Amino acid sequence: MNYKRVLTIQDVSCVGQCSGTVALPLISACGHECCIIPSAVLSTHTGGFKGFTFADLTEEIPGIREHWMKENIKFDCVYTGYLGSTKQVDYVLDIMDTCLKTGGLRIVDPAMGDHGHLYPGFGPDYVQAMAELCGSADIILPNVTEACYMVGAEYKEEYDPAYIQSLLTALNQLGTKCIILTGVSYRPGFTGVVIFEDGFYSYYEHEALEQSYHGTGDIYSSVFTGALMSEVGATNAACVAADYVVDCIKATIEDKDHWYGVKFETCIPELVKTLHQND
Ligand code: PXL
Repeated sequence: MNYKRVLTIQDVSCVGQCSGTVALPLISACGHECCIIPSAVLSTHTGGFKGFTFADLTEEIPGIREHWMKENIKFDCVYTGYLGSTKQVDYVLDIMDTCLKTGGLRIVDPAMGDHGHLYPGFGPDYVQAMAELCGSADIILPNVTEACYMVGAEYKEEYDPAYIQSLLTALNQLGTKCIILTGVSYRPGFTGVVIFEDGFYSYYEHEALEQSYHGTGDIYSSVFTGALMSEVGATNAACVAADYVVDCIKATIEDKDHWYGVKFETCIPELVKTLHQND
């Protein structure tokens, strides 16, 4: 049986359906063990709630790593998302260097901004550290905002394929060979992902729903990681994850009280069916 052990490093937002609280169930639903280092614990995510609490867990990480080294605990994949501090990036690099099995995969979702802006609390130092982490990764999953910040490009709402290719070239120069650029829209009513692998581009376009939600980037990266561990290949994993996010938004959009995240749980059975359709 293909059963992988994934370590995800990202925050736990106690309420908000993002980061750790979506990565754990989704990677598990894909049929793999999901271990977690919570980079921080917040009462909610930072996207719309006022007065959230934030406990940074940066200094927990070295002790966790040392314990795992003593126990010889190793992972097939380390997948990182929202991190609590710039210093954490160094600790994450140490974990990747010492806790991955030979040939283990480094997947980085830079998770630091959207719609042309950084999330609250992040500045140029964090962007620089994240660009370095992305440079050392096997696969990165930025959105257009994060890509622009990391390569110092102007953020545009409207663009053509040449603009997107210039972002991918610049990201590739950071050192990453496989880039999944999310939220790429060339025409109204549609959006999609560009997959850049081994020097080749492909584009998977799907309908764009009028409402956007916090946490969908984390859901995307978690399903991508889970599907990739099931050995479907990066392109298929990118498409499965995109379809899943569309399904989750459709499952939520009618419920105007549910503004803070998507009802991803209701779509898990279909995701599992999709992943097993060729068994
Ligand atoms: O979904 C990204 C994310 C993760 N974690 C926290 C956030 C956000 C986005 O706002 O605030 C704490």
